[in-house]
Amino acid sequence: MPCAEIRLNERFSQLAMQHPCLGRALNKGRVHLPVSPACNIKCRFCTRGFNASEYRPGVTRQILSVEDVGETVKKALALCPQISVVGIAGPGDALASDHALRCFIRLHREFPELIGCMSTNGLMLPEYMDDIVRAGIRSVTVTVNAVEASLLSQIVERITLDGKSITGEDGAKALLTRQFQGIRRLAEKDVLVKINTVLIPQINGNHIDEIARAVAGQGASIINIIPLIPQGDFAHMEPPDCEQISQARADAEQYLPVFRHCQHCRADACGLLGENSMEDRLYQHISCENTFSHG
Ligand code: CLF
Ligand code: SF4
Repeated sequence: MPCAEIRLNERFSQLAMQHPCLGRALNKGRVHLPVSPACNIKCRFCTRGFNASEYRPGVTRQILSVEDVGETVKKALALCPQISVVGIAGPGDALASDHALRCFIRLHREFPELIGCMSTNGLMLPEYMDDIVRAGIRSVTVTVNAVEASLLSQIVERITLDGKSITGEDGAKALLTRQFQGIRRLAEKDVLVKINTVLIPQINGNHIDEIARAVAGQGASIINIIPLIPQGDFAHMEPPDCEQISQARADAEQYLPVFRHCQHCRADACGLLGENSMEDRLYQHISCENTFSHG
């Protein structure tokens, strides 16, 4: 069902007609390939895991090897021919290892008609800009949970950069600088940038308009507000209620179109958003590694 209220920048209108997470093409599907095991930052709400039962980001049945992605996409298309997007969204960060980019390069050759979509915390975007374009990735989601280091440091405990762990506001500042640089350069290269923001009422509840204003200024095209799932160090926190989510969306919408159909997908999701979860059938017979390190 098309969602007419979302109006993206004209240069991405063709992409929006084919991509289910841009609001206008909910009759299209996506397959996520869980190839990225590690992460290079530590968000306090993050709990990654292996299981088939939870429906949330950071969870997968298994890690898929780069060699298996072509076969997996073929099976996914057989199960759900409406799939138009192949996404990599974890279970760790897509740029903390080279797995995701190697997959996208392969898939761009084998399935040039599919849209490559990558989700990242943005820490390593500046390093991989040319590779992202070369791999045919056309949309990148960057998770931006605050644009002030004092707030971001309450959410991100540490980052790992050049082999060094950086904590507190220093880590948050470095992450923000790199996220902004990445967003700006992707937009300059005609890659659509979508922002995911986890709404954590106690920390960024009154900061959503600032986030949207700042990322719009760097060239982001659309924002998605994701309610906190209380887990990890934030297990004690209250998730936002409907009123808080509506207010956050209204705050963000002053600056950017807001995507409202997010399904908080697993790292191995497959099918149409919210309708036919095909991942059980997709990953049934695929042999995979089952190790990953929590970075
Ligand atoms: Fe996947 Fe994300 Fe690409 Fe979509 S999901 S990497 S942009 S193809 Fe979509 Fe799922 Fe919400 Fe993400 S519904 S969690 S916004
Ligand atoms: Fe978890 Fe993603 Fe944060 Fe990494 S960037 S710690 S995978 S939520």
